[in-house]
Amino acid sequence: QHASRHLIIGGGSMGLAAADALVRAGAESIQVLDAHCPPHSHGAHHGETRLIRLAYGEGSGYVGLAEQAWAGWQQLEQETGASLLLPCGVINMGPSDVPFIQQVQASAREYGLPLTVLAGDTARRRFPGWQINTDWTAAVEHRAGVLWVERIVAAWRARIERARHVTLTTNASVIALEPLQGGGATAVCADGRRFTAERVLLAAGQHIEPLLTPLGIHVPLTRVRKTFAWFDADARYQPDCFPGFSLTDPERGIYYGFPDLNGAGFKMGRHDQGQTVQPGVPLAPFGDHDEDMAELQQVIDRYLPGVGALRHGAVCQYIRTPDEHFLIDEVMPGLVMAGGFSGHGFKFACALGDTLADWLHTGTRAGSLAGFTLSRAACQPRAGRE
Ligand code: PYC
Repeated sequence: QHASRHLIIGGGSMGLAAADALVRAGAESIQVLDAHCPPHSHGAHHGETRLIRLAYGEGSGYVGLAEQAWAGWQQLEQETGASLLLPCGVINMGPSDVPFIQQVQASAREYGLPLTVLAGDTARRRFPGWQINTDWTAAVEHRAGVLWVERIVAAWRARIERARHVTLTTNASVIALEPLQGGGATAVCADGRRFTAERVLLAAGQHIEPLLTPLGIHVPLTRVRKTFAWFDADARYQPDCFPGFSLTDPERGIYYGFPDLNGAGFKMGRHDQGQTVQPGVPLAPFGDHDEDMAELQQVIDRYLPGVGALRHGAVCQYIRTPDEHFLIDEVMPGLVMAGGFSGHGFKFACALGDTLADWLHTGTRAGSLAGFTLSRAACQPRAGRE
């Protein structure tokens, strides 16, 4: 039996960010468990890139956290000397009346964020890689860009492995949680190892729901198979003239994407839809479903004149909540869960890591997490989902 003061289950983006923050806060005795060997492609931190946007289409309630994260990524870059954030901007496109586009603009207004709002025809001239509808709106945020995910996770891991008081145990697959009387829990691994702590952070993505259900804690999390792919692209898709993007098309769906970075090709994925897959079940590879390619191709054909042949595709997973807002709560004394990031969490990982570490260290939840509780209406069974 291994005992520590803090136990983090899941060494992905949130778990390692929290471990790194605990180390910086001077916490002693931290154990981190991961079922694999991070960075890896079994969770939600692979595929090279994620967007960071501050004028937030999902709601202005995220802007404070995004500001904190923007500063946090810059600090991590300075401290590690690694290139982790490319500030190439993000352009949000869609009809002016879709809630996402309206929320982007409302966030900018409310928080004084710099945002350039263009009519579709102006955006086509300014960004020749796009042929969006002339009556759409394009909201361009220059203080935004791209995060390099595996590099970030590797940077945290390297720092953790150099630090005292923290141990990262890889290939430790947690199969059960046993609550402790005074608070905290014991994590039981598939190979019989047991890890006990009075403060536990459960940040294990798809494994959260199967670990909490036997304890009588119902978390409305749905695991969804998602795909993304890289394509040949001409000079119009270089980062100096083609920002990262979100595109909300009422007919075709919601998409996100990235410029051609370092010759890797133009990358795009679909944010909505996807196939529900039970936790633990392997995800079918890219191309197994007809829509994997078809949904991307319809957007390329319609809007992206200089994007060419598929290079390769990949699969990942979203862990969705019913309202697609995060689920971060103390579900039992001394047991905090952080999950349900619904495909838009990575950009916040450094800020959430600090906040979660503070919660573990002091026992006090930050006000910035108040909107993510399990008790909110959308997460209640009566919300009509089950
Ligand atoms: O939240 O911007 C985002 C995002 C990009 C890719 C997946 N999520």
